[in-house]
Amino acid sequence: METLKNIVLNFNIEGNVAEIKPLGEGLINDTFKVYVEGEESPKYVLQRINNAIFQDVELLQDNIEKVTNHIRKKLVARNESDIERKVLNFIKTKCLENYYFDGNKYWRLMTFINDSYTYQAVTPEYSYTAGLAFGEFQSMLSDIDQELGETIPSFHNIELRLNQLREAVEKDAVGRVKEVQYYIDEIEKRAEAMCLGEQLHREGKLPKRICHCDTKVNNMLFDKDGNVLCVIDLDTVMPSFIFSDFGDFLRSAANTGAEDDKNLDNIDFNMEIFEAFTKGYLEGTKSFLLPIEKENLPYAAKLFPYMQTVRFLADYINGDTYYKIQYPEHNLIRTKAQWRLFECAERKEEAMREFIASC
Ligand code: GN1
Ligand code: MG
Repeated sequence: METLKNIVLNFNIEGNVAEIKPLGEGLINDTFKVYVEGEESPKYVLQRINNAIFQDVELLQDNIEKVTNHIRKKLVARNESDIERKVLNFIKTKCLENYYFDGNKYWRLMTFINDSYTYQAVTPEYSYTAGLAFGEFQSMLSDIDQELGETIPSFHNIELRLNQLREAVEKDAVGRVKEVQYYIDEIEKRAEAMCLGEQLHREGKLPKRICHCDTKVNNMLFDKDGNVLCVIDLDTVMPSFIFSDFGDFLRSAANTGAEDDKNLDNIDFNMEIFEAFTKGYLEGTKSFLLPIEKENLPYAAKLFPYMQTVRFLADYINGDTYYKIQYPEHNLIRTKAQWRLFECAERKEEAMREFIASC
């Protein structure tokens, strides 16, 4: 295999590569920061695209190119300053492609955004800013005139996720079903109600829009004053219900514990974060959000811990084939932690409804 440095040399870069170091904690792609000689901070971010998961790399990179170009145009049109730090900038290869295939793996390169910070947790103040930013992200993309493909087909379709879990249970490939029966039963009890979004869509009441679909707190770059610079990790930008971006942000941000917390008592659904984020999100989306979307935001807040439980559990039952794990029980611990979060959100549904009605 080519060294990382040789891979970078296939792109149209400025300067001589000095050093390449790992970056970030994503569960899917491998990410590195690239330093060039004479510069103290990294200049580029190199990413190996996980093509087991994103099987159509061409479609993936084209989606990302369309989205970043569209956002850049919008920022220019509204005379925004510092645009290079507010939208990802991908570097073409020397053959003018938007990714490089080394015969085995797929790679892409983007500019490193200086003086930016990522967080695993946010304060209510940051949460408000994040709500506004994700709302504006959806708003900016609401008039994109190019078609985007689904980089993972039916990615946030809970009916599909439930069926994948059922298939995993049926196969029981590594004999783990017995140990997790409690979670399977609890999930099934709520399955019909949790498929509300898909049902409303079939009835023609709920539209799909371009969404980010992985709005975890750590997929957002902040500047040192807590302003959102830009949204990163654009692999899953695709048509979905707006619930995706609202619900998935709260899944990480409103959780008082970690996604894989071993101590379930650390986990709660933080209403202060919910309220601040919702306020920002409703401001950012006021130009297009429909009443049916707004009134179902509490459903979205429940749906994402629910869906993530289903996904982690299916992966655990399948023998850990999807998410990177650090220890053998990792997906089980994640399942338990997401389920606890779901139960907390479920208990607070009424309070969420009241807050939204008051906005
Ligand atoms: C994955 O790569 P990362 O950590 O940003 C996953 C998300 C999950 C998340 C759980 C393509 O995102 O959908 O919510 O892990 N991305 C994909 O932490 O499956
Ligand atoms: Mg990420």
